[in-house]
Amino acid sequence: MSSSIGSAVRHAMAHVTDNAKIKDLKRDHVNISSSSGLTTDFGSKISDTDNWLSVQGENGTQGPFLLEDHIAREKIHRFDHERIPERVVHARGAGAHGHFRVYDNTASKWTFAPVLTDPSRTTPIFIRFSTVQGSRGSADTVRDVRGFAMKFYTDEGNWDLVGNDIPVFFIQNAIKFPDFVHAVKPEPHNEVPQGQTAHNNFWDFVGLQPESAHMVMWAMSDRGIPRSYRMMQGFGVNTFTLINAEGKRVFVKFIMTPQLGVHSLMWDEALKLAGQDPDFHRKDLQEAIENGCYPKWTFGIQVIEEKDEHSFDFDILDATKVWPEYLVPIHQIGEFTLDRVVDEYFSEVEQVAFCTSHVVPGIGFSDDPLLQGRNFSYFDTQITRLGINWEQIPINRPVCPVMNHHRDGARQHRINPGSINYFPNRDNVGHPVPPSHGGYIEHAQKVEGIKRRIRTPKFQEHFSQAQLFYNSLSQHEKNHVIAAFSFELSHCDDQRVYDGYINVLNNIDFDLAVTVAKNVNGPVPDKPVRINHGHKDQTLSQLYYAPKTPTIASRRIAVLITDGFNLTEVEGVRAALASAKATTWIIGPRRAKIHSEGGHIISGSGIVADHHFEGQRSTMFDAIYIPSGSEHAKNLASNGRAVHWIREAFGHCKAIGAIGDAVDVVKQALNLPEVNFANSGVDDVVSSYGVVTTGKYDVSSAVVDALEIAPSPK
Ligand code: HDE
Repeated sequence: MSSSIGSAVRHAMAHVTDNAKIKDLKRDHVNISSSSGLTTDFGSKISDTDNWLSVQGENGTQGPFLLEDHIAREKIHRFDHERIPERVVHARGAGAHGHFRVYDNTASKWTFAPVLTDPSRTTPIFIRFSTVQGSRGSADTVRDVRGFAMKFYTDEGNWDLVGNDIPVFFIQNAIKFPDFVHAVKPEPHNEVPQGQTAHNNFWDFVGLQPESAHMVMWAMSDRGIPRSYRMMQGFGVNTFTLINAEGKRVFVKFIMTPQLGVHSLMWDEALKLAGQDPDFHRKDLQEAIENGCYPKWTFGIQVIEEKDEHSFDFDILDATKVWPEYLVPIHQIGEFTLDRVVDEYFSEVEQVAFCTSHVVPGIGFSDDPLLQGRNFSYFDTQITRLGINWEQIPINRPVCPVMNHHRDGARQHRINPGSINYFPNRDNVGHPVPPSHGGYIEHAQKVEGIKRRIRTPKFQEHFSQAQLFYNSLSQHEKNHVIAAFSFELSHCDDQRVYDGYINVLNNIDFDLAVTVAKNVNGPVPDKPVRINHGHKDQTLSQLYYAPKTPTIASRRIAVLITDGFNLTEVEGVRAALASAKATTWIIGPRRAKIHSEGGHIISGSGIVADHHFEGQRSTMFDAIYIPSGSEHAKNLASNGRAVHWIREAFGHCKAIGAIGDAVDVVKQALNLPEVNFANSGVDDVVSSYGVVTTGKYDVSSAVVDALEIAPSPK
């Protein structure tokens, strides 16, 4: 990151005031300055941290090392125990702080929870985004579901909404979760593959488990390779309930929609980025926040009245189904923003622990069989990862008072004075709080039935919504799905596995099944197993979420220059892009000063490049811009890597802006008769296939507007 960004960081951060949770966390901040001396963990000052106490022999020879050295021993002991178990799923993640607020009290019709109804409140939040399959050190851009786990630090206690970027799940019943996770994770005999679902076990499992069909379609779509965590929708997935002040209950789903729109990488980009910049998403989140481009989402709810529970052709408690928006509209009730990066990764992102059973009064559960299992699992897993007192860890502790008679356990940090650790007690200390004073109360629900292990009939239909999803995609999104299935199934070498999945696809769409079968040498079906009903819902395509006004805010634009480039143009374009809140990055043949046109080679003007052509690749940027300059154009055209930059960016459907002499460089690099180019020396701006060229420079029109095209879905 360049030094100019560094100062932007400090500038942006200065505007963020500490919310209640940040103030709470600061209680545990350690003040380190250059005057701080080293001490042991028990506070005694250390005079030498480099040399283990040992015996010096005569004539300066080295003698034995002494176990007596408590300072060395402490240092090594502490190091030996630095690692904790990684999450069994969602091990790789990134997190940030922010705040949530509702627009008005619309939701009070359905809930009395102040976090969802009181517009005067700003609730601190922490969000952890994650991939599912890979280990903690795996790459960010792999094809996978993304976790979208939110912790709301409300005045009534923590509310954890532990969602994903896909609105449905692979299984309906929590008891299948260990099988699913075993199947998706690296195979047990050789621990292959990492960060991939492209292997026999995953496709074997989902092929035999038709309830996964819907979610698999989403995962194979562009949703599986997001451009950024900031450009993903979030979904609570499970069906929760809300309870209003009159005690009336409704069913609810939570949906988060990014204001920047929903955007994805291309598969080729994602694959390359996994090697070129495995931290791409993590850095993207940090960079945007540090530059003051705070990611923002609207917060919506879908509500179904109790009386309507059974009036749909799917079960509203089935997590493999969406509630289509044409049946159940979304009420946008609020929004949230991420505005602060973490101070220390381990203490915050690694130690944050979510629990679906953490709800606050006014919010409750439903009989969703996946949710019920999750409510058990999350608490349990934190005990392995963090110990029984995990809720006392700074990032997890609520901002409201915590008072109860739970005691002891490993790593107890609270000191509870007094002799009372039970209830009832003679002083009425730690007494239950009646609902009228905020005590949590379960909705009184009449329950009757026969205890048995079955799935009710509506839980047995698995293909209708998989078809709905596929039908709703644009043609290019469908092409991406076909390519994804073809990639994944080609990585399976057991024919039973890919044959089996082609049969699943043929239950969804005949053409899809035929195309994929041909690509992977599977059995080409001659007729559909199930007729595609042909219904669509436009809200399922991510094109639906393109921002109303095109924007390049927070996008990364690479400016390709070599010696002899036109400095005035570059300065003008950079200023224009900066005012549109995009970041520009100078890429040159070396990470040193690049001399501008007409300047003296030693003392003349120029710009120090942020990176050289080999150090970063086009995949890390959203668009590229190339200024004019005759020497520069010659240099660029003869640099194979620079030409590759242009070709690759075009191949990934990125906007390319070029001016004057650079137009010919782009023309030669692409060598495509379909693309039209401007003539040099003429003011006209030609925009063709995302390549925007102009003979002469005019910052107010061409380049910036053209680059705004970049964020639209590919
Ligand atoms: Fe999770 N899931 N899950 N999951 N999940 C975990 O909890 C589990 C499910 C999700 O950033 C674990 O703390 C079961 C659906 C996210 O820390 C574990 C079932 C959805 C995260 C667990 C599900 C999710 C987790 C592992 C089926 C989307 C990362 C570590 C009944 C709505 C949270 C941990 C973070 C993490 C169990 C299904 C999302 C083992 C049993 C559906 C975002 O407890």
